Amino acid sequence: MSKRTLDAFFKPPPKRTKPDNTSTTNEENNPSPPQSPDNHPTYPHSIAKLPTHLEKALSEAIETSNREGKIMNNQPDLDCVYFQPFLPRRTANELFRVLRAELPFYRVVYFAKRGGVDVEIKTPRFTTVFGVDEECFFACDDDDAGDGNGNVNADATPAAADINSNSQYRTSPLTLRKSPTTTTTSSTLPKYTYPPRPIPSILQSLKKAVESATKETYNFVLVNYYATGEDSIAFHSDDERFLGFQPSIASLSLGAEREFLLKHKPAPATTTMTGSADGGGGSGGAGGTTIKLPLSSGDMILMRGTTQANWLHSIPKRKGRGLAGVGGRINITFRRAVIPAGTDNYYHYNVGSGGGLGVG
Ligand SMILES: O=C(O)CCC(=O)C(=O)O
Repeated sequence: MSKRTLDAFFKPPPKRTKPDNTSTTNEENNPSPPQSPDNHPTYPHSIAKLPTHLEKALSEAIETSNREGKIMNNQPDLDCVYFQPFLPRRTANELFRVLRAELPFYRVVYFAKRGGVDVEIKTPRFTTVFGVDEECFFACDDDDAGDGNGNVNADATPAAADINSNSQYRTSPLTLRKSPTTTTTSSTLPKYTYPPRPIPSILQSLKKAVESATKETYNFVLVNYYATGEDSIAFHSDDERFLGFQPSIASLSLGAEREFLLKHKPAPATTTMTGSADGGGGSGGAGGTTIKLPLSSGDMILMRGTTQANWLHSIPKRKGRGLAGVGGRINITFRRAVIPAGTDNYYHYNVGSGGGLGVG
């Protein structure tokens, strides 16, 4: 399969830049041989594994980083934890470059009803998503071996719902399975409009680290790529019913600093948000406090409890400083969808038809 990543759409292609810190380790000078990449029928191209030295840096960073975070609950209904930083700048910046080069990103265009009329919405940033809701998980025949109870091995539990760390030993492809814990009685798989994609190995260590720091488990990884200061996400909240009651969403920043805004929702009668963050609803804000967090590379914010039900958040366009100085930013949100409607929603808005790389 030919590999078409975002890099193909930016001229000149990004240089293999040296890490920010000019001193290089032996492992960076003599990196270990690359492991075989992840392939899956739902991926548009293979996705490399995380380089070993970065994998190591990530686990070291996790042990030494500020894992406690700062609790932000001094406003009505606000319940956030600000990890500043969660990852050291150097590790975060290298992760940014690797993910930008490896993940398949999309510029999704979709239609939404506005005043009874179908309006075309162009998502103002690149997006991609991996994962599946609680009703299913990914496993392969190898995972089933040796367990007469039909349980998959420890790394491929339904909670993991992803490519596990033993993926280099796998001989059969990952397939979607019905979760044994699902509340529905039917043993048939849900009819998804978009085929769910397993979370690739390249995101696994990060997911585990975020789960450990936030004491939550996630089955979705949504990635936003803001290529320039013109890319943005409008005020919205992630309060869809498919996320369950009081969802916890961890949001990690990599690359250029961007301002993250939080403001309390207006009275319900004036709230008009539906569908996605980019559909033009939810101007929000009844004149209350707007919290501004300058999210730097490696910072993470956990939004939990009553936050999503009551607060809106956004990344506004960054103007006035010239785009050249702004640089790209990747944001990774870790979430948990409980029902198939969540899976369909996330693929609809973040992958779409799966085409149109660079469109928009
Ligand atoms: O980029 C960010 O920090 C925010 C992303 C976000 O709000 C979302 O994906 O729902």
